[in-house]
Amino acid sequence: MINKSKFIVLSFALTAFSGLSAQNDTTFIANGNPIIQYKYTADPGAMVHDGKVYIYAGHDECPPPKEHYLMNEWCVFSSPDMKTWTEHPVPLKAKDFSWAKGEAWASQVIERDGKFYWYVTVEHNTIPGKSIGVAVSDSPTGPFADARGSALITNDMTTEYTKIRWDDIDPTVFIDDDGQAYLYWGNTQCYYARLKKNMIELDGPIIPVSLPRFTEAPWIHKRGDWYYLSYASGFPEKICYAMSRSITGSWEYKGILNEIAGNSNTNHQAIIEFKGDWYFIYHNGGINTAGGSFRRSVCIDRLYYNEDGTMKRIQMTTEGVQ
Ligand code: FUB
Repeated sequence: MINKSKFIVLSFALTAFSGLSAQNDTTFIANGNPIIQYKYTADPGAMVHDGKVYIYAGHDECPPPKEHYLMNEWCVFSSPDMKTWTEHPVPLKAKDFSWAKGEAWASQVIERDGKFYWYVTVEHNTIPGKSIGVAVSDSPTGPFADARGSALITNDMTTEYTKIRWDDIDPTVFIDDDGQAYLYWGNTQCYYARLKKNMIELDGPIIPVSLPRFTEAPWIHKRGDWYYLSYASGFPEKICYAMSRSITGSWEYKGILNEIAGNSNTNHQAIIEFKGDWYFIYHNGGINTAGGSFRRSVCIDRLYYNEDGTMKRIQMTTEGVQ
């Protein structure tokens, strides 16, 4: 039996305050939201594989009272039941990409043919602005290594659409039923491009996607014949969504899916189906102590659909999923 309070206090002291990374597998029982209470975690990407849920999250490390993004590494958590979680040793750091300066922003992992591809946002060393890289591993818990030795997307590839230097962030990847993979990403402007079967090269042009009040954090999922494109909207962010019969659109706007998340300007969601139920995984800034926009925490609540395929608005809870 795990002595949870002692475990949380010790881990929090070691991991959050001293900035140490997870070195060993550590198992804990989630006690509602936020699910991880001993360190700050943000920008969840989630994947279901072989009967387990995997959450890949950035590690918010900014010490109070400073207020800025300080994120050097990503973390991975797995669970067979959404209650018992294991944090695995840190599988990837922003500087594992030799061409990156740092800044482990939002990401997503997907499996193809027994390999796991991790699409990440980092700051480029020589091309000013944010870039998207891809790392690969034979295991969902890593370790992961740069799959290309260069960025997949750089800021100079999208300057015809916007001049801002942080528009190439927040990759989400989806493999359609015919095997074609797509990368969506963006800030202010949403984009998509096809990926080659090797998952590490583009297979066509970058195409802008028009969505109302798009801020960032696109996430694609499919249920039945419907494709869903959820995204952060406005600032502070709500999560809105659009639906389509095709992965490439056109997308019909359907409104708000999740309201502003407590004490955080950002909200960044992932949506998965696990053992027949749907889950909305996001972050808020609600953790005691010192939670906020730069010390965020991953939360999970249930997601339900209406009969016509639209999604019911999320009810964020402190109880989380039981
Ligand atoms: O964590 C840094 C950035 O904040 C992410 O890339 C965005 O989605 C927002 O959550």
